Amino acid sequence: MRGHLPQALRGRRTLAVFALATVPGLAFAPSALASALTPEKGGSPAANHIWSLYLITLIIATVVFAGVEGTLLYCLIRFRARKGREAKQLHGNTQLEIGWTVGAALVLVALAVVTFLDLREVRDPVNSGPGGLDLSGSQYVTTGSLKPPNGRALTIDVIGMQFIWQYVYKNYSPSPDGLGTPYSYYQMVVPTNTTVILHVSSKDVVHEWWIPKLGAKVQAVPGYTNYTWFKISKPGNYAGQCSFLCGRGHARMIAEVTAVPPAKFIGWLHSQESALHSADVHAEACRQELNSSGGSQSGEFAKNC
Ligand SMILES: [Cu+2]
Repeated sequence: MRGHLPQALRGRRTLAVFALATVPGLAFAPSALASALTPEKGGSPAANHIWSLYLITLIIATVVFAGVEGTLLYCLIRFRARKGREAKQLHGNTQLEIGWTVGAALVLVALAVVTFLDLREVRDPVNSGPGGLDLSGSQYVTTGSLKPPNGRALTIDVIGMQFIWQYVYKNYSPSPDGLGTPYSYYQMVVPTNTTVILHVSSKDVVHEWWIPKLGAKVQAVPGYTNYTWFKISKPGNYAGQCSFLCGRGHARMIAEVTAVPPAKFIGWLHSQESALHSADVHAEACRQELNSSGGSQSGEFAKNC
């Protein structure tokens, strides 16, 4: 007889229903599936702050969801229609209604305060060091609207173009070695423990720079410069991609940031300068050979160029 279960049995059944409603919520809680449910972190302070803000919001949302759904399921079962029972007609409950309105408003206010406090940490760069690149040279005084408190950082132009990223190390323009401004494609090499400020723009259509472990997405817009920053403490590779559909080759527009100790970075920068300079000299020689031959390509030209 469903309608006349003993009190103890009804209590156990209620408990089972509540467990069924909350266990899935707990199983999917952030600690159980941290990397699947939250943004990536561990590369840069900005990414870590985005992660913590997301986690706080997720926990509050999970608690609210479990509370609301648990109460709903409990009421659906506990007060379901039964033979011989008649529903009592009620009109509102002022205390309850004020309670859940004020409660929801307080949750939103708390989330807004935490968000605005955390967003400052995401947006504002920190100073370089300790253990980073020596930024005492005048070329490291930052230009642009985003700068750390001491005004010094390694600045790199990130230029999106269909379908590759170019990185120009503008602190070296003009290069101290007189070999031209170093740049690279696809792989950006940076020194560890150093504040790096990116000036992001585009040569053609809108792209979007995104290395998930280093922070938020930044749009690369033609004719406009956007700014972002990161500071990596652990050497390693940080993968990303263009995250804004920019044409047929969008899926191939991947990016990689490689963090190395400062001494290794300086070595890489110099080898990059030399390689680019050699390529320029070689291209100029080929151009001259082509000009002197009136445009016809000799066997020697084909072999060397
Ligand atoms: Cu794209």
